Amino acid sequence: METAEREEATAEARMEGVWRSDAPVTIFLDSHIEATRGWIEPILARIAEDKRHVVVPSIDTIGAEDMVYRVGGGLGVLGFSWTLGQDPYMADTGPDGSHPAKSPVMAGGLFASDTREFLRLGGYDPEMRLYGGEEMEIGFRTWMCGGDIEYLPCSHVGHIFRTPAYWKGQVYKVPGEEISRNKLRTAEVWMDEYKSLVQFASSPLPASLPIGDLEPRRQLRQKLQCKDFRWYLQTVTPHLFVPKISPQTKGGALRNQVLDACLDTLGSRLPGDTIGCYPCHGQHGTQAFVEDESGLLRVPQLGYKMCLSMENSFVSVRPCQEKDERLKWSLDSNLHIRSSQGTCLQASDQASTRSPFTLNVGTCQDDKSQEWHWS
Ligand SMILES: [Mn+2]
Repeated sequence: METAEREEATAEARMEGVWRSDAPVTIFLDSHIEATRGWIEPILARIAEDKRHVVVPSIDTIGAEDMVYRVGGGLGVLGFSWTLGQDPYMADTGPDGSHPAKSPVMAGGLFASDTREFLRLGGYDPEMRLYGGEEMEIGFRTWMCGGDIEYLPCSHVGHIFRTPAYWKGQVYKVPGEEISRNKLRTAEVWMDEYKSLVQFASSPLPASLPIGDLEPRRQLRQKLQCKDFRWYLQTVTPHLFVPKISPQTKGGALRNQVLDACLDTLGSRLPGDTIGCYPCHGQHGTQAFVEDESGLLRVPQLGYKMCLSMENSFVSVRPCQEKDERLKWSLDSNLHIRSSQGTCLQASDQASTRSPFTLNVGTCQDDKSQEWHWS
């Protein structure tokens, strides 16, 4: 069983294995997997054809409770969200479904690579701890520095996935901050100006947990003369939604200073669901918003695809559409958040079931309850 303690040095332990190996190909597998007949041949064949391929098998599911092997339902072609979570991505396995498919990123623990090529491209980031984020780091780096990631539908490896109880911390503690740190390292080194999309969508690291030395990874990127992240987005993930951002893009929490109340989705994520304000917590998440060039206020936590919407007497979230007048806001120099109907958002200390504060819509006036600061 995986425990946080035993996975403490995952990146380093895996690199130990690579350094001690004199095999031409290195295959990483978790301990809780089961390979199937014929799994390895297509992997080795593909790398023999071109050593720049980093190859992932089709990862099937082994039941955590019943140990039953189930084909499918696991991981194949893998993309990413703007919180650097794993997201499915369109797979092109050819007309009969058997051909290798390009994959934007890969599961961080089950893949194969030419050993020398893997070391040349920098292996695992040795500063990463535990798990999470390495699948993006290796994915971005492999593509940007001259290789690619391929998913092989005809190679099958079963994997015991954690049940929700594990992810909710009911079995052992999930080290959320360490995972976040790994992801923020990835963003800092590889994502160029797009890193802010990840930063708005993620909780900032606590002061007690520094991001660590980024310089060796930046030097690696320089040495390998890797392409930039814009190239990656255009070439590898043309179907991924990319919010438009510029150095002028404003984002973060919108804070009412009198009440120390911040605009907050309160967990709402469905079109028309009410949002409100809540004591500012400084953790982004439900309190992060980004003002785009069209005057939309996007919600990073909802993939930047949902926007703040004016519903006459209350405020909700709705799918972002530039033509939808309900979604247009202006944040003027008087710090008002003004809707296209000319009304303004204001905070009051009236408690509701979901918050000690209430978000109201009122006639715009020179009043501190209607002043919101980016923070
Ligand atoms: Mn695993």
